Amino acid sequence: MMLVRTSSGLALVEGDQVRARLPHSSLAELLRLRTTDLRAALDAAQPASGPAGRPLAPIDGETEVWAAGVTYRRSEEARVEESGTPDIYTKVYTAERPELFFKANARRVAGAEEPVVVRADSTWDVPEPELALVVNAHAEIVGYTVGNDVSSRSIEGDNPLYLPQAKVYARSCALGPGITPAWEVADPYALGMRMRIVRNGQQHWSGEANTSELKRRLDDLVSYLFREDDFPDGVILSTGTALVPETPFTLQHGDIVEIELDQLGLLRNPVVQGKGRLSVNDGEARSLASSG
Ligand code: DO4
Ligand code: MG
Repeated sequence: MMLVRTSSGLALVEGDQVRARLPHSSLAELLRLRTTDLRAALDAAQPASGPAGRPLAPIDGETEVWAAGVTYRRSEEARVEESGTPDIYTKVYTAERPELFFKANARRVAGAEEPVVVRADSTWDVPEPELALVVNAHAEIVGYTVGNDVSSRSIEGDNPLYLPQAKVYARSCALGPGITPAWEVADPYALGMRMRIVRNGQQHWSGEANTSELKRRLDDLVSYLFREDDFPDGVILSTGTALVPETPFTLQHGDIVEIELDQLGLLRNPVVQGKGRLSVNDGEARSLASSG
């Protein structure tokens, strides 16, 4: 069962069918609740049926997206390779304090099937498939979703102080297709993760990994994030990538990125180069994503 945002409200879906509808006006409202109250709200949802349709990004209101970096050996290796200052990545991989950075708010996030953007002023871009934690205002992990931390390797590689430009821009992040409640996932450290990049209708790249390779504990990442900050509408914390396509792979306009995590579903997004190539409809989807 998955909690999804749709154009007609919040719903619990199984496969492609709606099973129940919720009266709440936003996901943010649900993320203000403690786990026990959220469970009760989902249990009390009004049974319903019918096709689920295309889900919207599972984020609204003032909920933020943050991300952890260099939490898998593969990410550390790739950054050491691309960077003019490689030791900072090795240092952070083994340090007690994790790397955490702001990634997006609702209006910057693409839902399933919506385009993600690679920067027009970047020459080397990758998708980053990540397990994303859905955390309520009380620092409790209440669910999981699939994340894509689209990143510019040329800009970050040039100088790590450019990280916000490499990471944070319109549609640099995709989340979806919905939120799987935490109590339905027996072991978040044993989720298979697969990524496939399709170019001109053919598989161009594929790879797989498992969250068992994660160097950090999920609760520890959340606890660092909440140390000196509050998230009244909850926060989505993406936990870092275990898959980085080999050099010189770069995303191209027209590619399709498919990321699948066991139990969490498939997040599929077309890639466009430059925000100027998003269509008017994409803009409408963006403003829907930020309402609530
Ligand atoms: O250090 C830069 C970001 C790393 C990152 O996004 C990742 O490891 O997933
Ligand atoms: Mg990342």
